[in-house]
Amino acid sequence: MTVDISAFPDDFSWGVATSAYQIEGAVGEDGRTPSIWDTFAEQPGRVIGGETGAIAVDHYHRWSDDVDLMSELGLGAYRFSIAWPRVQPDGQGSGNAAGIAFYDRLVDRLLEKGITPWATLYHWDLPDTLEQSGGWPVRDTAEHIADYTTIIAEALGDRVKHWITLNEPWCAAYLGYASGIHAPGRTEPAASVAASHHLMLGHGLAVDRLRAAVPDAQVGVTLNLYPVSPVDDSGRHDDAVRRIDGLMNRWFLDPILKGSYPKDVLADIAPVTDASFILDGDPELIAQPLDFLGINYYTRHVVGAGLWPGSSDVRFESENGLERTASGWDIDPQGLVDVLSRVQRDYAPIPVYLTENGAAFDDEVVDGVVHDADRISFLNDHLESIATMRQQGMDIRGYFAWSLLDNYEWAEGYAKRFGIVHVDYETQVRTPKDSARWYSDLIRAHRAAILAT
Ligand code: IFM
Repeated sequence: MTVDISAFPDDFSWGVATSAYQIEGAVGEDGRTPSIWDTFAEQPGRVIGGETGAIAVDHYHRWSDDVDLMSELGLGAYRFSIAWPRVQPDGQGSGNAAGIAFYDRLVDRLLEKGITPWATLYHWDLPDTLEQSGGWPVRDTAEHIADYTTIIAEALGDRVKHWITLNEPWCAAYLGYASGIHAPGRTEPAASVAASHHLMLGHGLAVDRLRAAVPDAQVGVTLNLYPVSPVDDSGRHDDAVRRIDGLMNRWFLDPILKGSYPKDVLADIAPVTDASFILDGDPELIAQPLDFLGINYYTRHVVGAGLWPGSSDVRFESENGLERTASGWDIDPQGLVDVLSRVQRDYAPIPVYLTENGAAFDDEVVDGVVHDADRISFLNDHLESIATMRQQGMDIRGYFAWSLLDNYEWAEGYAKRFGIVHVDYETQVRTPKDSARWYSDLIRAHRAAILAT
């Protein structure tokens, strides 16, 4: 372990993250209705191997053992997402007591074990019924997420004090509605931009509802941010860098944290949409004061001249001889320093949590153990980046490894293992990998250092 634990404050949150569709399974139980991911995954050719989240890692039934495992590892915080179609099966109207009861039990057990629950409202599983009415490109969907927020915040808000509205709205909007590689699989660029706006509007409305239902809540949003760099130094790609950075990063950061869309990006998208879905007053609704920004960081984007996220213009390539994960993503801890420095430079002051960071590798259980030295060095090196930024004065308050368990990696099915705990998908047996032990030791060393002072 080379991370300097003295760089992390006593109240630093050490956690792991998951999301509902990726782990829960039980898609037809206790009144849950299909989400867009159930529908999408069942369509031939959408997901590698035709795999779905119907069973996933059966967390809906194994949640209690999973919480025990977190407790054994000494984790301080658990970021999970709520399945909207479990809690409000029609996507509007009344809540579903049986679905809410699952999260009630989970939260109670987490608190019993001294693990702080962090709830994400939306991690991509839109009730399919709302997609049938138009999905995120339709403004009503933003109103619906606000109502769903009230239902779940009133149910859990006496115990859950950390709330994240959206996870990675870029993915929901552009992978879901432009490239179509995620649910609902539409390839309509204009609709994808409208979707991104309504997601952010839904975020703003949800923040309002959370403040009303849980006055002492800490509320934020999670964005997937990337450093964007040119494929070479010729200067020919600088405009591509500006455009991709604009669409992937600033399109979300600016309205949420500064109250307006970047003008250059509005000009870029003018041939695709007139943006008439942005109504007077929307920027104010979106830019609600937040308690923190959640950042998910995985890799850098290397960009050649070209234009639309999700197309081959955005390249995940090792141009600098960097090693890659099993997802083919550059391993680039310096990129995390770059992302954090940018947020610090352009968007401070805002407290930051790393709400996801991790990597897929081809792990194997041999004699009951998983030696994932590659994941340990990934986590170590990215935590070093965070330590560096903290030493430079940045207010980074927590780290959530992605993910607790191997799980359903969306269009990649089950092939990509991101967990610090291995799951045998046949038997559902959980085996903590070496990285889980390493992370646990780090957390315990941090605690011991605090007690010693
Ligand atoms: O598995 C995903 C997660 O759902 C959102 N952030 C990125 C992870 C790895 O691709």
